[in-house]
Amino acid sequence: MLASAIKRCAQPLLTASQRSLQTSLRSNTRLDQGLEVIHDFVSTEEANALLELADGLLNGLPYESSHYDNYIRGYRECGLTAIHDSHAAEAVRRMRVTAWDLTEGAWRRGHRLYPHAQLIDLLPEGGIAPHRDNFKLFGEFTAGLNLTSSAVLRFRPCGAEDDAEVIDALLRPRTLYVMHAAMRWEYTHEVLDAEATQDVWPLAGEGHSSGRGDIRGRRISVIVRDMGQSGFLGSDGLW
Ligand SMILES: O=C(O)CCC(=O)C(=O)O
Repeated sequence: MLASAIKRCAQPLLTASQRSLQTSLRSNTRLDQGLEVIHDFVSTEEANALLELADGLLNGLPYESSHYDNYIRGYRECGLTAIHDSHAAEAVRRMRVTAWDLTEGAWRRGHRLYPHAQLIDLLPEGGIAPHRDNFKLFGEFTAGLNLTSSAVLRFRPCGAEDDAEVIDALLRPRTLYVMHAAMRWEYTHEVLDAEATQDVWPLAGEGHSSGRGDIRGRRISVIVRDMGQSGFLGSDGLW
């Protein structure tokens, strides 16, 4: 999916002076621009069930050092098709319902949800560079469940000048985010690697309950989406 599903957007590196313009979201949040962040969205039992599934599916797959266009590095990914575990199935069902409800009535509404979720496994040094998702392929939302590690999901207005505001969503294990509307199409999104995460997380003050908010270890995300208006299923039928 990732190969065909992105639209790059040139972004400058964040400079020290820009950091003062950063907004760090660390509580449950709803932004009018189109971002919902819900901490503790799944139970520990549900998270463990998803991780067990993920480990079974990803086991043996090599980590890719870099995507062909360097958009994502230190990663491996696969589709999550049939989900037989009831806890995992319930978690994914709630993700879809939450994202769908949040975007009800959106003008870009596609006709269907993608039947498969996507699993992305990032090494600590792995990250996802700024990009926007493919406008035709995908519908109104991308909803991601953050697992195993804290992580920073960064948004920047597309084509922003140097002093443009940066929005960092500080994700904990079991946090759900849903991006839609302007946050999806007028901002780029990216996932910071461990080094960049450490730079950002202290802005969040007390961190989170485990006291380890600044550590970006191996991170797994579960992503669900709806289809673009054409209901296009992608060349491999998965995405
Ligand atoms: O892993 C994530 O949470 C982000 C994935 C992503 O950037 C995407 O699917 O477009």
